[in-house]
Amino acid sequence: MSIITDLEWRGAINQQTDAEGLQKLTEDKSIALYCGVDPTGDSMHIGHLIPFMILKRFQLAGHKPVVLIGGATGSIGDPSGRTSERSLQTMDVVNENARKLTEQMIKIFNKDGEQPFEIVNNYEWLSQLSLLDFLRDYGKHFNVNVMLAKDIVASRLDTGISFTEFSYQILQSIDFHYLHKNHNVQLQVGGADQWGNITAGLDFIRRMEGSEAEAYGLTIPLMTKSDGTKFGKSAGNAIWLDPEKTTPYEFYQFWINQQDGDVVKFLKYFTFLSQEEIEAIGQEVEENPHLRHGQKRLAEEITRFVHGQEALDDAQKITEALFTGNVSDLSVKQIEQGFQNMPQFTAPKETNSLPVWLVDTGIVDSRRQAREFVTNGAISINGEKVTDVDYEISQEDTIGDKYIIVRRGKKNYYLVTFED
Ligand code: 383
Repeated sequence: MSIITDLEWRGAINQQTDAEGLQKLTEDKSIALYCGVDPTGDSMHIGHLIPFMILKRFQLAGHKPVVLIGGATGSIGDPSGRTSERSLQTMDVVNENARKLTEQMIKIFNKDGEQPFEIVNNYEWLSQLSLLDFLRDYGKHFNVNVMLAKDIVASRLDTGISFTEFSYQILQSIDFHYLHKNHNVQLQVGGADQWGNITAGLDFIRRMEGSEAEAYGLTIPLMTKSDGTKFGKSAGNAIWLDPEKTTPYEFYQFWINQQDGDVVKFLKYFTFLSQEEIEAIGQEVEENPHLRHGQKRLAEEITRFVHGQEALDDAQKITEALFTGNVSDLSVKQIEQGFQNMPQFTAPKETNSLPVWLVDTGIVDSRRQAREFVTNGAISINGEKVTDVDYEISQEDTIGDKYIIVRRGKKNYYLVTFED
């Protein structure tokens, strides 16, 4: 099946500049295509993953992805999808972000070894333009009336837009033309918010190279969820690819917690499973939703893709341990990951009876209550129920000489760190 037909089946196409032409071009030969990301932040999040996974699909189908890191455009900031002017970041911050994004891209595109890809940074050519070159060689080919009519600019005319942000579309157009001429790029992919920038670039290519120039644009629909809430956030936070910002366990949990109604759509977007496999999983989700088979498969595939097998194994082990309560086998690293967002307490390194210790750490309010919890069998230490009120908690109870995991009732976990 052709790559475009596959993308259509995945629901991953919003607009195309010439659907028939692109279908034919990609069937006939292997092409180079690009998508850009601006280093306005220090990590990609899962919203960025969608277009870059599409580039990855092209790579796997024998085409060549060119990943553009916007070292120059990122220092300006795309006004697309924003209602107000951005504040400029220092070049040091932009460069450091660019370095981090480049590392993330290498992880995505260099997985399979053999298939070629390129990473370019538009600072390389855009920083070389003098003001006069810009106005004479480029500015002259852009009609301000057309630029003003683009949604992004039009929607900002009331509140105002600086000349800097207004010019952004010219920079992205110069990139498309540059990559077309120097890297044989024939297609630019982006989210629906990029339509204006992509079509501006195509107009510019035609103006410079003639109407016969073969270049195309394709955008991907904005991701939505069946319950109407915003995709890609968990408790208000973005889901980052950087494991320091979103741990692989949190990342895995994010996907596990998706609703039945979204699972098939997400499997199509975020996994490389075949149509047959996804349809079979969809059937299973309909027949046995309580098994959450679709969510598990989704979380597994995407966590492995982004963080690798080892991180997936850890995430699954933590999930299983917290669910069953058998936490004693967790490693110190797994404990730190799994308990990051749970209540944390510290205790001095001394021996104390369990009820006293529970109050001293702050887990329980009063000794009377603590004694009650213990005798009722509500308290577990490292996964073992302790019902003896005279039990002495000591250094010997720590995991890795450091942590004690307390559970009260079925679900309430607390992590206690033994302090020196
Ligand atoms: C810069 C120079 C180019 C081509 C593209 C760019 C970046 C582009 C942009 N993209 C977004 C970003 O960087 O701002 N002007 O955060 C996001 N993308 C992709 C996708 C998306 C877009 O990186 O819709 C979501 O991830 O296009 O918002 O020559």
